Amino acid sequence: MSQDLRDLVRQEFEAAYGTTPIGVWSSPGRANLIGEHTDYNEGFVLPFGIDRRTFAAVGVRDDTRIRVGSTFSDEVAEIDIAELSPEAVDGWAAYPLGVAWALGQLGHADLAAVPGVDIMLESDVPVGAGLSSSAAIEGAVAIALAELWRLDLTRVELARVGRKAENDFVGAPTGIMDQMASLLGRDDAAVFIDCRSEEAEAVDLGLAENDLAILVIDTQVEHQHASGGYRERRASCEAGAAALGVASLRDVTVDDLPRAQQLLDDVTFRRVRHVVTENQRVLDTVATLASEGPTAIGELLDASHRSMRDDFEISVPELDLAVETAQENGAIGARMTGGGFGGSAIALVHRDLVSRLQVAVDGAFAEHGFAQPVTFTVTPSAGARRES
Ligand code: GAF
Repeated sequence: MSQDLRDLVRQEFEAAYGTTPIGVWSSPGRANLIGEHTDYNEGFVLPFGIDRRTFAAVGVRDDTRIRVGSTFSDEVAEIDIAELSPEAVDGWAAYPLGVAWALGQLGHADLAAVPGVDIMLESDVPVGAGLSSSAAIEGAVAIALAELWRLDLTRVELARVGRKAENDFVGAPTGIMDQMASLLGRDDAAVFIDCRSEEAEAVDLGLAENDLAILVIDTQVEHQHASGGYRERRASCEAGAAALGVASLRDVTVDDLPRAQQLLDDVTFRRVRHVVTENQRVLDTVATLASEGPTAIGELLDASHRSMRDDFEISVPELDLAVETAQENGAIGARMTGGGFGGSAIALVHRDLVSRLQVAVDGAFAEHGFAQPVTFTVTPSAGARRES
């Protein structure tokens, strides 16, 4: 599949712009094993890059314009680099163009001096499925522009560029998890990230040696981070931290929860409890993977889902059904992944049970009158890279 997309994106570049690209760069979507809504609270997350990627074919121009085309839209967006501003661009083009703008805003590139570029994007990361198609675009474009504009940036700096594009150009108040996962992904490993220090380390998942797979159940309920629920949850966390007198919920531990319950209203307390217990679950998952291996992390995944369903209230009936059906059909553990309000669940399952689980989920969705979900396994995969 990836080889096809590499060729396809070149062909599409040539058809759209009438020249050949200088190169093709790519970056993966991500699934999050555990650690949800903890990133913007300076907490811990454990995502991994998946084997579905966005490819960017890029060529340098001899003027100062940027053009971006993609297979997700017939439109080619075009703008002079000097005119890049959040007000000047909307729609999907805000993700790639926001990266160019953010490189300037963060002082990495002098946007008055860099050459224009033509970009063509192609992807097999599903959009709206909670698998971070946006971070995949940002990662591929960031790594391409860094090379073509001769910027010497670390992966973490590129992740910050992607987050800035997302926060201030697209207008989605997200944390840094998705960009870090897309840029720092490793084959067969998850990335354990401390979102306060922005330090990351690879954590072996041991899937292959234990004959395990991770099944994604895309509920087909589209989610949106720029809108209501995500923003509200973030605001509740900030209000909770302020009421508890701490800079962020990272500074609250499970032992502090009884005091928090006395000080906070019920809803804010439950939002806080999710974040605090989820941080602990990430740490416990990392420790359990090292000591006992992946077959022992099921209850942590299940508990994470319950916390998102009952305390953080970001699940939807389709996600709950996907998780319950997976659990009832032999999954070691299951939980929704990503920002919530739709998107996907993941199930950790023995390879031999994958088909049974897929059939069971299809059946359960049909029984409940839900649209047919899309299910597929994902393999932890390498982060952003130059392809050719
Ligand atoms: C989305 C956001 F983009 C991430 O930053 C993170 O907050 C996640 O939701 C929830 O864990 O993917």
